[in-house]
Amino acid sequence: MHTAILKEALGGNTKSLARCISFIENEVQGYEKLLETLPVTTVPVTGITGPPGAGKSTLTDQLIHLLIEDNKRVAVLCIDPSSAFHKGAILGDRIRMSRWYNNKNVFIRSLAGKGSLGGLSPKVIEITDLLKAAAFDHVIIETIGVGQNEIEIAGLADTTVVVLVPEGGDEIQTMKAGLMEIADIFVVNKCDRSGADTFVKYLRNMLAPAFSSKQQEVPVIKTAASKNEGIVALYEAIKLNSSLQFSLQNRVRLYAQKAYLLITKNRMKDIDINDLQKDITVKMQEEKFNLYSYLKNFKQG
Ligand SMILES: Nc1nc2c(ncn2[C@@H]2O[C@H](COP(=O)(O)OP(=O)(O)OP(=O)(O)O)[C@@H](O)[C@H]2O)c(=O)[nH]1
Ligand SMILES: [Mg+2]
Repeated sequence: MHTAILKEALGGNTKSLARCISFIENEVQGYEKLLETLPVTTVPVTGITGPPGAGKSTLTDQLIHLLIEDNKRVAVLCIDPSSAFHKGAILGDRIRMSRWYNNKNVFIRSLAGKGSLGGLSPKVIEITDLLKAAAFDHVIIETIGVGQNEIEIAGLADTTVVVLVPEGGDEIQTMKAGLMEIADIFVVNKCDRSGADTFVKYLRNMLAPAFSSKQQEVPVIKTAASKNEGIVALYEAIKLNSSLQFSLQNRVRLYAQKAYLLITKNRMKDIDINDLQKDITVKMQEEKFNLYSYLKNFKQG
């Protein structure tokens, strides 16, 4: 039964796709088999994170617009890190992205975060892989940057966009070093407000020491999402960054991070991510690599 529904989902049937997502979320019997049969694709995944209310959904809405103009099919996952945020955030997504709900080239789904540390929804990796297989050209994941979220999203996305606002000085002060590390692109949104230029300068200064550890400079892009300003520059930056991510080396790195998260989520201990990376490098040369078949056959040591 699952096979037929999966086939429909991969063929572009959004009702079947929604059902497959529910199978995975609820761990319905047979869902692991379903994952093991997913075809391998290289669809760009963009993570959009940042503090509550920074304008992530408004930016996502504008990005969808550009993707649709480019004749792309786009899937969006909105993840609420805790049930406390749940209703408000989902309502926000609904309103901000409502114009797409009847567009057959746009698929939007909200997932509740159930992670104990405020982490991403437990099945977000698997659901993202399903979306990548389901004939979408781009997957966007929006999540509020609290707790472990931003670190997890970076392990999942080819491009991580961190959204801040001109009043975000305090945020940068207290920003974990991790957030600096994971951002492929910084967006300063709400640049229609005063203080934007000062803040951008300040952010660029903060980032300066990090340049040496990154291969290229991290772009800082000014936007006013609600006025549709700066979105083209953001879209171009995302496209450029995604195109750099598809080297074998980067794909191995992402696979190893995902394998690590999935294995540790299944409570296996003493896993070393460097060993995973070495192992996956070999496996990717040998055969068509499927992460879920790999995990099934995975034996430590
Ligand atoms: N002035 C101004 N307001 C904006 C801009 N972008 C978004 N907003 C407003 O900021 C508010 C929050 O926007 P959202 O897009 O829902 O922000 P979010 O980051 O998705 O919020 P959460 O998902 O709840 O964390 C809304 O009232 C938007 O209209 C902007 O560029 N300028
Ligand atoms: Mg939002």
